[in-house]
Amino acid sequence: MLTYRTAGESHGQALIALVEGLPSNLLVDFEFIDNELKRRQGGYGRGGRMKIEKDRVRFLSGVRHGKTLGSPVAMMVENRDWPNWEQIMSVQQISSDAAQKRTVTRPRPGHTDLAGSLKFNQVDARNILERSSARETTARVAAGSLAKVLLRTFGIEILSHTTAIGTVSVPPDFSVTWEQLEALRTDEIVHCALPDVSERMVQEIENAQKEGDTIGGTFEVIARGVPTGLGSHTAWDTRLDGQLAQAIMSINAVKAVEVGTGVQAAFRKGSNVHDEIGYDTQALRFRRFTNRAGGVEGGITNGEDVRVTGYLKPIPTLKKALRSVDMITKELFVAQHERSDTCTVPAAGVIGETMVALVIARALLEKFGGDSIEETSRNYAGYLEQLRGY
Ligand code: EPS
Repeated sequence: MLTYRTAGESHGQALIALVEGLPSNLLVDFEFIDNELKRRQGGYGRGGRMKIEKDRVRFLSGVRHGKTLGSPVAMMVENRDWPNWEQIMSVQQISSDAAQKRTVTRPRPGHTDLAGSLKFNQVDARNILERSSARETTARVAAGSLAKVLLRTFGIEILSHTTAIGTVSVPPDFSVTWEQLEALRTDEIVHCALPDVSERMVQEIENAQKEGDTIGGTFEVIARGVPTGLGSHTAWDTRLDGQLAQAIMSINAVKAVEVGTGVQAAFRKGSNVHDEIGYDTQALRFRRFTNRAGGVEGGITNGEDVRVTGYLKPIPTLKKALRSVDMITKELFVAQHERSDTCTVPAAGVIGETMVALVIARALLEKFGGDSIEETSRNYAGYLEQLRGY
């Protein structure tokens, strides 16, 4: 089974990802993985930290001569900001004077600060926020990029686009093409396929910046080339849409997830929701005339593109004053500001891609198994043959 775990604090030495369950002999595309990390760092509206970091993966284990060994893959991304935090984030005990520096006792509304401090019995919310920071998603993207490399071997590709920032969104009936998504791969601005909407999104971010506020938005992830039959209707936790929802919801600031038409389906008649079925006699496969289901029916992929949307709230570190209470003195104060991002939606799209990649890769390896990529590929080819002969 494909599993992964990350470790690391936002201003610690490094972020770590440990990926287990990949078959051997997978050719690792190092350049692609570093480029995915770069994509995550981009997007209009990021704060000063992104000028410091230049994320690159260092492989520590599980890969030899460019190919996976089937053993756990350990990856490390160093924090370039670390020299500025060596004392503050020291793993060794330090003098109490030094330890007092950069303590956080004023919890930000909407952040993990207070709930985390209460739960873990901390008087310094830094002990919570360092891990709850979205910096952790760097390690997820490292793991997810490896999943993307695996999926490419099976003809599965995953990309995303921004569908809304603040009150500016693409038209409700807008259906992005794969060519548009490809063109956005290297977009460093807002990652939206429509130029006029992009311009208004930039404006929206600038307005929020001026007001000392933050804004959220939505991104859609699209996976194409996914075979029919990943996930299962047989148990609640094997349903792929449920797994996708959990994976996307786990991204910092995401408050809602949709698969396909999602929320809108609740307000439409059935005839305007369900995708009618046809058969392609050339390709020897069933097709849907529309894809409102987002490629999943009954928790099983149906061969159409998998489409998932994530909804992000505005991030909770804002210049504009919000009321809160000091954790120690219990006195009311108006929150102080540290450097931060204004909008992270374009970055969240890239993170969404990697979360979808990890879910699909796990489901694929669960279905086709194999200890080497050759074995997995053989099993996969046999299954496709079975579908064509159905
Ligand atoms: C974050 C705050 C900012 C972001 C950071 C997430 O960092 P800092 O506190 O160092 O200015 O830039 O995001 C990243 C570092 C990243 O790589 O995405 C937070 O509090 O969550």
